[in-house]
Amino acid sequence: EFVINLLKHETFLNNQYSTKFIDTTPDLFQFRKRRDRGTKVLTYIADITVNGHPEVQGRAMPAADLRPARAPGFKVETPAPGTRNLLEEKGPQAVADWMAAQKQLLITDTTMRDGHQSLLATRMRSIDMIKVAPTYAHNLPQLFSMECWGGATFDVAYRFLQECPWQRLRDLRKAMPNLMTQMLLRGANGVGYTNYPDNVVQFFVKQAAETGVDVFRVFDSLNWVENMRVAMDAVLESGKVLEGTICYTGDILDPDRAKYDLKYYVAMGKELKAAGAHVLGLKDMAGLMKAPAAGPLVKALKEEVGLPIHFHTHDTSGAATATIIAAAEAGVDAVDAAMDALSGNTSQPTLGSVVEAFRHTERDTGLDIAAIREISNYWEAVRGQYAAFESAQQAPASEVYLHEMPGGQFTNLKAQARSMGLEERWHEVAQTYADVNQMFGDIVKVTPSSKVVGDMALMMVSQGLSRDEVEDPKTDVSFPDSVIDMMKGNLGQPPGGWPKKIQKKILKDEKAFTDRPGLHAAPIDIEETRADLVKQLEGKGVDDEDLNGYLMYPKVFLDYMGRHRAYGPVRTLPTLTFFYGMEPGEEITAEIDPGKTLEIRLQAVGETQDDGEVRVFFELNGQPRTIRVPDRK
Ligand code: BTN
Ligand code: 3PY
Ligand code: ZN
Repeated sequence: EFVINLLKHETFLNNQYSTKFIDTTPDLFQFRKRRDRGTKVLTYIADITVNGHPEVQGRAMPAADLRPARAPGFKVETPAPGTRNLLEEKGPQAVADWMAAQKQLLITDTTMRDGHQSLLATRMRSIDMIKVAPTYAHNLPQLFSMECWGGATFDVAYRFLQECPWQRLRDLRKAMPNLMTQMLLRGANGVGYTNYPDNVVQFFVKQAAETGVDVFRVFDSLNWVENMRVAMDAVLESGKVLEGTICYTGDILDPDRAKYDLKYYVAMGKELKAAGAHVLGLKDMAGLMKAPAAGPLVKALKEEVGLPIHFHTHDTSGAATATIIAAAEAGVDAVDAAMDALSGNTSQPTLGSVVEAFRHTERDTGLDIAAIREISNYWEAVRGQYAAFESAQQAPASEVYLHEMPGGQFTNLKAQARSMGLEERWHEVAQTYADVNQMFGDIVKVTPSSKVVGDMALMMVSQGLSRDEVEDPKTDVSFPDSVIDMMKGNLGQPPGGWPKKIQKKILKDEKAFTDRPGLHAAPIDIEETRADLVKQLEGKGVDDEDLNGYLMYPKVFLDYMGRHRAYGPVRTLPTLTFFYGMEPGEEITAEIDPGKTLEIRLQAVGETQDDGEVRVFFELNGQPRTIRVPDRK
């Protein structure tokens, strides 16, 4: 093996080797022998220390005097039984019955999913969640659920955080044995941006339930129940809680926007109940529901549908807590909130403040406000480490009623606008987003339909096109692929169908379909795909979790695996180390496996050598180690 490596080595082949070659070319030995995990992790730290992490380049730095994030202690020895125990003992219908029967306002904590998705571009790492999860279990056992998975967190974990989303779920599930975990599932779009074949969605839901999801909030980006059935049936099959979800848009109080009126929502709620939902989700992804609308809507849904209602909103306008209070007064059963330090603006309303609002009322949440403050203080320190990803609005704004962007899209679209040089024209993007919505017939905007509207708006602003010009048959417009795809019917059907004129202009002579996209997608041969993936990974075993990652995001998954081969398990590195590397003299620890802890000290960073490499000197568990990385700067 050594000889084979030597003969194939580029330097050797180019005749540039000397007697020192073998000493200075450690990869000769590492090629087949496989470097151990410790070495891989050191290579990652060395690379980041020398070259920086591309994701934080040019972005705001964490404050120099950042306080370390320490999880609060436990107030009891063992966690009190919670909703998870009820689900395990009596099943999902018993959870729904209990919800409806009891008085307190139930609270879901969204910090670990929507909170950071909406404020920090979804960049929060698992380690920062896992550290505080046992504190939730011990100190806040009255929580209804912990939303901690799904939505954008799945692909961001692989794509940007170099970690496995399934492992995050497994670890959180284990750390909070008494609390239900909750995920956001985009119906037939899974945790992706496009419709998947039915059996891919079924395979995904089965795995999510097995690895640790207890509550599935299932929605469709056009509110088309037809397109939610495969996912909903799979959840029912798994024995977990099905939260069939209505996405709220428009304004039921506005007589000029009659498309989404009270009757529309009640009818959809009834469809979801008939489809088997245990709980009715009411998802106000942009934070458009005004307090005076919440009362009549919740009341009508409670009376006419009869399922317990779980309300989700965003505080983009600054007025969402008022909406929660109105919803609670009308009898909503559960609401979402984010821990104070990751709340407000495009995130959820402030958990501690919602809890306080109901203190000394018959809907008292039963949650310990001191425990909430301690956990929020932890999140405050965590948030400081992600300064590079802060980009949301600085202050609440009523502009949300104009653009209607989902909180989870806001930071993303702003970052996209920035990368296209359109950041100063943000308010124009907002207005154009609203124009595109009207041009498309006033649709529900939530992942992935919201991304399509965003793509179209950015294209129009960057090319200086108005709605009139786009609609004018005489103007030639080159539409984004995502727009063409949606108009073909690939995301399903909005209420009333697509506006014919613009659809015709976008599709030219291509045909659109109006039945379910899943009917057009042949089932995937799961075992053949596994065998193919094993080959691509050169014989490495592929379990169902990996296979699900690959089926949702083939390229993102393979890139992740490629980096994993070079860098090993970097998921437990402290967040500042992960993004900024280490300083000479600094020492960190990382538990790469249960019981296997690396103690890492960075001694020094050498000068860049003639061959363009830098030597980085470490101590790993007391032993000196030298790592060479290319200087790419
Ligand atoms: C990412 O690529 O977004 C996350 C994984 C880290 C990859 C490392 S960061 C230093 C080096 N430079 C790159 O462009 N990729 C690797
Ligand atoms: C998602 O799908 O990621 C969302 O947060 C939608 O609101
Ligand atoms: Zn949301």
